[in-house]
Amino acid sequence: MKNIAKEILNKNISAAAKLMRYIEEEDIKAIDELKLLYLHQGNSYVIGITGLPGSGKSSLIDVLIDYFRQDKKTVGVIAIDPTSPFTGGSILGDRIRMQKHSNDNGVFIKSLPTRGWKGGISKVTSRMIAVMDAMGKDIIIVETAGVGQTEVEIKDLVHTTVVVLVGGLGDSIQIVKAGILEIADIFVINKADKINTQDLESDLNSLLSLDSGSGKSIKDKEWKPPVCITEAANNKGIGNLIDNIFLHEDYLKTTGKFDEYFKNKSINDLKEIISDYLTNLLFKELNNDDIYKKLLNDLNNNESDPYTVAEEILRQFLKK
Ligand SMILES: Nc1nc2c(ncn2[C@@H]2O[C@H](COP(=O)(O)OP(=O)(O)OP(=O)(O)O)[C@@H](O)[C@H]2O)c(=O)[nH]1
Ligand SMILES: [Mg+2]
Repeated sequence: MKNIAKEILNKNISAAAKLMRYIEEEDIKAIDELKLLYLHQGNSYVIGITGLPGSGKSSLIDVLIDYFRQDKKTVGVIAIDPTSPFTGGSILGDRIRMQKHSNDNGVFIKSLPTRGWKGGISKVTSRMIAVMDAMGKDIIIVETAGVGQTEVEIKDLVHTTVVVLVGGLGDSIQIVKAGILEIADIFVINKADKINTQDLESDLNSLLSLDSGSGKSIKDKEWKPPVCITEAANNKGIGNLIDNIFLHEDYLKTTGKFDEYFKNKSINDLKEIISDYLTNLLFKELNNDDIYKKLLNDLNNNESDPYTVAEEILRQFLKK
């Protein structure tokens, strides 16, 4: 076995950090190590914490870590920076907020920028989860901000998706529009000390019961997402949230969905790998290809369109 993978299995933090750097830099060396780690995964419980920027996700994670550590569970956190320019400096924010855990060997926090990934944030996050899983982390928490796309992507990478909302920020239609109902396994209404939670709570509950009636849009009809009221800043409501996370874990295990998770993740990984591989291969070939140069020339001279050129290129490529 190669060194880095072996060291990671021995819970060596600097080896894990090194592999994570390879993953971030899309260095080919990461692949050999990830291969070696593959069969050592599937033991962590993965929780996604998502929701509006500033809703208190990092604060919530901070107190969740305390609870898990009291239980002697080891924790990995992947904090994906919010895209919203309004929150500002989230890497710094996450570090400061979670700083008190930085001397605890049982906690590993990794911040990832949202932008600039060739294959998208999902692939990188999936690989980071793999490393933390192989390191033996009992719990892995993934934090993402935003409404819409990032949450939808994250739901395929985690066992339990927690959506963090704050009361008074708008009407329930926004929740439906953002597709939040379909992805949430658990809702949290945070900042209950400051903002009235009742309106949002009753809106959510009626939307959820409407939904399970129609059976159209809710993710799992058998599981009705509970609504947890919290004050992350004051460490209130966290025990109840954790109880609900474990209830969801039980639900996944008793319905067989727990095992499906890792299979689905592997299939998604496989598709990404094939698509990366083919893309790289294709462009490597194309760079020295006369037909490609001619087609590009046609495109530049407005003698063709990108659709036709792409079809022609793929036809040529598949023939080889
Ligand atoms: N009053 C009150 N403030 C809170 C509570 N939880 C978090 N905050 C504050 O809300 C602000 C944002 O909290 P974060 O934990 O950084 O929120 P976030 O969702 O991680 O933010 P981004 O990562 O930037 O999207 C901070 O100033 C927190 O101190 C709470 O329960 N009550
Ligand atoms: Mg945060």
